[in-house]
Amino acid sequence: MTGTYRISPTDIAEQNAKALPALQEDYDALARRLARSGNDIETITKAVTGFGVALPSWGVGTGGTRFARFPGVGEPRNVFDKLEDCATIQKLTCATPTVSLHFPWDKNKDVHAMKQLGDELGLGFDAVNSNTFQDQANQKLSYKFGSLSHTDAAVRAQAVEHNVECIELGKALGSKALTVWIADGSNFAGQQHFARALDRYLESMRAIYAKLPADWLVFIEHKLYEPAFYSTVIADWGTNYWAATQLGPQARCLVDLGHHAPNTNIEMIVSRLIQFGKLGGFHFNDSKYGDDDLESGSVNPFQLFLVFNELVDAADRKALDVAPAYMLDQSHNVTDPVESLMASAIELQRRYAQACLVDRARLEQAQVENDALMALDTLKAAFNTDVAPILGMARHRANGAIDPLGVYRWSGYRRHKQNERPAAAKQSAGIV
Ligand code: LRH
Ligand code: MN
Repeated sequence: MTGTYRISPTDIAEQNAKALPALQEDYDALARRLARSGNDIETITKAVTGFGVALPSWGVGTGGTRFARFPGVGEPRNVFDKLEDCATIQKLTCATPTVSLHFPWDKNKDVHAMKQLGDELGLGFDAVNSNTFQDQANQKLSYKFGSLSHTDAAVRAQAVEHNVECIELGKALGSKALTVWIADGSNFAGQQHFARALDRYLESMRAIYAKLPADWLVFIEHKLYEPAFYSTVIADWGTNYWAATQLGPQARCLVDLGHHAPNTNIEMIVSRLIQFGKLGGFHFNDSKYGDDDLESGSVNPFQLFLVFNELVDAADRKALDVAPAYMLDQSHNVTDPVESLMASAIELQRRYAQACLVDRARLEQAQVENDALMALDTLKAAFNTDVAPILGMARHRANGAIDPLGVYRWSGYRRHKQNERPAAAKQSAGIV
């Protein structure tokens, strides 16, 4: 299917052999340090080994903005190339066992060939994403003025039909969830009737919900703005939560970290959605201003840690009835996407491992006694713990790379792909 240079397990083992002595030394030192505060390092390493995040198929190609896209070399040409790159990330990090596909971007005449390659590469398929925010070449009705909430029932029906088709594709891939993000909204006051638009959206989502297999979930993704710049139909977690409760138990809320106003307390939104039994999953990324889709933890790593702190606390309290779906959703405009996705997956593992180190008894005591500084200090003690030896050891024991970035660059993988994948002539603006 694809001219396939692949980094071999032998390559990884050879490079690991050089890195292992230093890793072992650091690991043993951290083990002694954690033991002093009553933490067994093996418990954390085991937890990290079980941690996985899904890769966005649309994230392995170079992204862009409305201004420009500067493609790199050896860009994936189709979903099969994308799966190859995702498998390389999984092979080196052992943290990304699944891929989240986006239709029709990943559409291919043979969904079974996609499943077959996924199986061959040891990759599973997480939530599938529908797309009613762009018009496809052969599309009858335009989504210019919306999709699931459009004033024209025929446009809404077309959008519902597309989502049902995504469910069928997902079933063939072994996926168990559909993510629905819509761009529907308005650019001018008065352009849209807020309540009627939401009612139309819910009516359309009911039609999609009715087609969900019994063991599937539908993730509703809210977003404050863009591409609509005055109002967005599903703009915030409150509207998202309401819609999910109206639809039923298989409807859950998906939190894309970049879809909130700057300085929004996202960890509290996570806590609320857990408490209300409607947290479905995440699109992890980071941002400074808008929906910047930057590398996770690259702008506000403490926020990412605090999100995982809420998740670990909830798991400890058995407050999570469904394991949230962890997915990355990023756009890599100036880096090698494979490197960025590896760094981001490891960053999630890092903040998760640190959240597992929080002394929850000490934190609860400080909260009960309103000892604010002790409460923050308890969190910071975990956040400031360098858990890199745990992450490296977890990868090593899973036959991944102790130093994924080092092995990736040593392998010349990108150069190999440059030879195998002739540059596509047409360069487009936008994220794909
Ligand atoms: C919208 C979004 C959504 C995807 C798209 C690629 O901003 O976060 O999750 O469909 O990015
Ligand atoms: Mn998203």
